[in-house]
Amino acid sequence: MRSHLLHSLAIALIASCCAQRQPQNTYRLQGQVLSIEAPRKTLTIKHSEIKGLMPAMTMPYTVKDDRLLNGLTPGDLVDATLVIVSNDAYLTAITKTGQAPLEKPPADAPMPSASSGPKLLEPGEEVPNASFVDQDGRKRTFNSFKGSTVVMTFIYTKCPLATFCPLMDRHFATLQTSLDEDAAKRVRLVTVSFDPATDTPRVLKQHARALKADPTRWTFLTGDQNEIDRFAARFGVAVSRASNDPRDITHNLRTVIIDAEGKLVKTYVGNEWTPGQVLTDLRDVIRDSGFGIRRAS
Ligand SMILES: [Cu+2]
Repeated sequence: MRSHLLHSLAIALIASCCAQRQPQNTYRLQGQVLSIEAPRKTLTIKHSEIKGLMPAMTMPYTVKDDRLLNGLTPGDLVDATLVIVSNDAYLTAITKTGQAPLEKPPADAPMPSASSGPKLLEPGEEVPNASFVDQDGRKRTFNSFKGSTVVMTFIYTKCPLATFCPLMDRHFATLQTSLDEDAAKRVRLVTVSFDPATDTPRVLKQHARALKADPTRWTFLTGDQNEIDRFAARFGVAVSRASNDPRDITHNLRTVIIDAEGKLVKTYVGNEWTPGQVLTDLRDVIRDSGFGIRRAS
């Protein structure tokens, strides 16, 4: 019952912040299907520039109707309509226009895979330390957050799709406003950019301001790309950057809770978690602290 209330609260918060519907925009998307995940109604497409929206890039896209995926295979060239509404993006009208051999991923940007990638952290395992720079340009080690329960996610500020990194930002903004004073003293929100070339401290500071992030509660980190990739990979974050265009970033999403001793508690995969779930899990992590959620007034 309680978690149901939290969940409703989170939904109400999201609904209230995003109530103004923007008109939907449609764009023509042309590219090659790299992979298809039918159960998640998702396909990854390497596509050319979408004028007025984003440069050429490789990204996962969702469909509302999984019948659109019928008959598609990796390597297919497609022409599709990308629909963008304020908080959602999806493909409609996918037409197969041809077939081409799949390019091998560049050797300098391997996607960590289950067999060759770094060892994934298990719940209860200590998170290894790493060095970062925060939005004020200060050096920050991960270990410096010890003593606080950390909710951490990985994004890049130029992410063009509302349902990916910008959704993580909106969820974190909801978390920030849902923690009461006492809980806020014990919980740290941490957003790590995996695009440090673009996301300098100055860019992150502007981004934080736009999100109304309270610097005493929510920290943004950037730093050395290799160090960030190594750190992020331990949570299952996979990032690959095209060698010819650094803005062409393919990535997945991971959000984690880490306890005050620096041990991994839980990993949320993808973009389907809700702030309400995280608040419920946080309550378990710091149950003895009188942890509370701000009441709806
Ligand atoms: Cu993104």
